[in-house]
Amino acid sequence: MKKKPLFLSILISIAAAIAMMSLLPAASAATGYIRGDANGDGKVDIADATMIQMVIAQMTPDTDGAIAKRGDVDDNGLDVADVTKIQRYLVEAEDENHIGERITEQQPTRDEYELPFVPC
Ligand SMILES: [Ca+2]
Ligand SMILES: [Ca+2]
Repeated sequence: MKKKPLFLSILISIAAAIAMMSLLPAASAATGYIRGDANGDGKVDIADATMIQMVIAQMTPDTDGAIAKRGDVDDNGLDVADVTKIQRYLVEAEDENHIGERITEQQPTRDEYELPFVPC
C-alpha cells in the first residue's frame, strides 16, 4: 500500500474540520438570543409560549433565568402578556416588540435576571 504524503493528510484533516464546523447549528456561532425564543431552539413558535406558561406556573424550572430573559418580549418581566404577544406574533397580528429578532447581548446569568417572587 502506498503511503499518503504528509501534506495530503494535513489537507484532508483541515477539510474534515471545516466540514464538521459547517454542521454545527447556526445558533451556536451567533451571539445573543432571539426575542421570544424561550426554549432557545432558534425559532419562535407555540412551544415557546407553552414553555413560558409552564415557567409562570412553576411547572418548569428556569434556574439560570434564560427562559425568562428570552421569553420576556416586552422587557417588563415574564408574565402571561408575553405569551399573548408571542401568540399574536405567530398569527402575524403583532410585531411591535421585535419578536423573532436576534438580540446581540449575551445570555443572562441568574444574578442578572431574577424572576419576581410569587407567593404561593
Ligand atoms: Ca423556540
Ligand atoms: Ca414581559
